[in-house]
Amino acid sequence: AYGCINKAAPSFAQCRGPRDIGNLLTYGTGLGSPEPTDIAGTRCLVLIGTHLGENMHNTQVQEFAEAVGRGATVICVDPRYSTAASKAKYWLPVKPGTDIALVLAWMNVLVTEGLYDREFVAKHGHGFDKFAAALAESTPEWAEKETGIAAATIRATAREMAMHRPATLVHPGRRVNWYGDDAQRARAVALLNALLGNWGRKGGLYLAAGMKVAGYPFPKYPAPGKPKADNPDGRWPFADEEVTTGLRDATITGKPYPIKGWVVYATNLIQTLPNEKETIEAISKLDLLVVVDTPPSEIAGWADVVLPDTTFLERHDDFYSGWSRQGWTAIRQPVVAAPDEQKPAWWMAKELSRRLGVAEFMPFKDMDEYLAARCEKSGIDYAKLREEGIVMGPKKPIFVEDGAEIAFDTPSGKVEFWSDQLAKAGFDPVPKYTAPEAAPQGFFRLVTGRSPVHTFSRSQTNPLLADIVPENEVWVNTATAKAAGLANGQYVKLKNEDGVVSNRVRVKATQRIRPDTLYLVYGFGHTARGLKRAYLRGASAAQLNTRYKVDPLMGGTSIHGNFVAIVKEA
Ligand SMILES: Nc1nc2c(c(=O)[nH]1)N[C@H]1C(S)=C(S)[C@@H](COP(=O)(O)OP(=O)(O)OC[C@H]3O[C@@H](n4cnc5c(=O)[nH]c(N)nc54)[C@H](O)[C@@H]3O)O[C@H]1N2
Ligand SMILES: Nc1nc2c(c(=O)[nH]1)N[C@H]1C(S)=C(S)[C@@H](COP(=O)(O)OP(=O)(O)OC[C@H]3O[C@@H](n4cnc5c(=O)[nH]c(N)nc54)[C@H](O)[C@@H]3O)O[C@H]1N2
Ligand SMILES: [Mo]
Repeated sequence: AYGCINKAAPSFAQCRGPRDIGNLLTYGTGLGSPEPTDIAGTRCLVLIGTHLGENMHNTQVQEFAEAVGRGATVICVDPRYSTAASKAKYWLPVKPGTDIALVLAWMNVLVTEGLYDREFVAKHGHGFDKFAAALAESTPEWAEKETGIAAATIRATAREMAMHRPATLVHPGRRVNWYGDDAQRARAVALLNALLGNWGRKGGLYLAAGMKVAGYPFPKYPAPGKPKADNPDGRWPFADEEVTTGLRDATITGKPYPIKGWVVYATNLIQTLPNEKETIEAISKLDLLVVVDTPPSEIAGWADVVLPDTTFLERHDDFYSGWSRQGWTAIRQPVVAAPDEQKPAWWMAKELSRRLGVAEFMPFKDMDEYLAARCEKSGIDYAKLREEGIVMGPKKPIFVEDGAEIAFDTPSGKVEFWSDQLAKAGFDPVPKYTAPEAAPQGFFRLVTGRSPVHTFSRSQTNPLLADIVPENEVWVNTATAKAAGLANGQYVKLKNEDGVVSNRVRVKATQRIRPDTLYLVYGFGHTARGLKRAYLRGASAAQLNTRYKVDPLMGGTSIHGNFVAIVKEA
């Protein structure tokens, strides 16, 4: 209403964006959230990175436990022996950044040994012959040299996947922004799934069902007089959502036009985006930074104005309609009063519109009225929804076995083993592997992940959770620790190639990680003094992430781009 057309969330360029684009280019659709993975029905689950059990996507974790209980085969590819790896028949401790080589070699085995789903490929595949030819050199013997995984293991795991197809699921991943070639890696994974013929099949990827809720009858917004600023001239031709870091670039450069104000809602950009220095440089160009947050986070510390939000138990939010095995719509409603002068976001938006002279665009009185109006138009009983919190949408078949039809919204109308779109835009039509840089002498690859009890950088200040996991640890291979004279539990600092030194962090000396790799749970090492329980506890993976590559297809930024050395405390 006010005329601002630029908005972005880190869930695209810093999380699942490359995965969705890799799938979009292959199947004609992204996968969204939650991923339509039939883990409950799978006979063979392949996890590449995806650390279910530490990553607490609850439904998937519960289904994973069921699959393990049923004796499904688990193949886990991770430089770290994750919790999921401990349930696996095969743990493949891949050299970080070489996964594309592994996936290409798996596909090479499926194709050369004729183990792939010929019927699916014949019926639904586009450009398979050119794809197969492009794979010719990607043998397991070649991949062994790149990945550190024995050729025999690559063959055995490929055959195991083929044995269980179509009830084999290569998890498409969630936070896939690792090394900057992520959309192509995600596409390689999508192609591997296509060879297994698991689209719309039990134990594979189901055809998610959604639920439509009618919109609120807002007046027509004024037409924007300019293009969005995050992706000027389609620099990233396949980005289909806004790129946060593109907005940051635009703020720093003033191009394609100056950006002078940010309103930041529920995202701690200092920890969330790579290269903190660039974020601070962008902030320094602003006339106004408004932050809407609950605790006094790092980003709130940079704000000109902080608008304290209510927490999720104290407020209404908009409808949440999810895609799943069955569509559903849920509401959030206050169950306790806010303790002080915090206000919910909808109230802030409404008040701002009034004070900016565009009140006519927010014509509802309160959220009850807003939600009730949308329910009425959608034929949903609002009183019942308030009572039960959720309504389920219609059921539809989600598996081919149950009569679901499959169709692909790609230019060819088929699964694109060879991508003419990519070729036309000057990219590899079949994913290619490029070796990651070697570590400088004395440095290790730094990778990150989740603690099962914490959420991003937002929960470290919660007293109960801080009791359980008060700080993160840096995982160091036992041999590496021994050679460096480091004891388990000792405090060290990490220093990256650009001289950035972390806060002190304890060593976890363990055989559960490759000797060339270090691991930190993300979200610790807070520098905001107001976060009393979390202030300077543990090390911030984000702060050490100064070097990042940008995915040329869609603008995703890599998070595993840095090497670090271990510095002993004086
Ligand atoms: N408890 C908890 N759960 C969460 C979240 C949270 O904050 N807290 N956040 C949620 C969100 S938004 C997301 S996106 C997901 C993220 O969760 P996932 O999508 O599972 O994240 P990944 O990046 O796959 O996971 C990191 C794992 O990848 C491994 N890894 C690092 N480098 C490489 C590599 O080069 N190759 C391979 N094969 N593996 C590598 C790491 O060792 C680690 O085990 O978690 C979700 N669940
Ligand atoms: N180095 C590194 N960077 C990463 C990742 C990583 O693994 N490593 N993961 C990436 C991924 S997958 C994702 S999805 C993003 C996530 O990035 P973000 O979504 O930005 O996650 P947080 O850093 O937890 O920031 C959330 C902010 O919202 C505030 N908040 C919490 N609850 C509320 C509320 O109810 N209302 C309001 N207004 N604010 C609230 C918190 O205090 C916090 O400041 O980070 C990405 N960045
Ligand atoms: Mo994420």
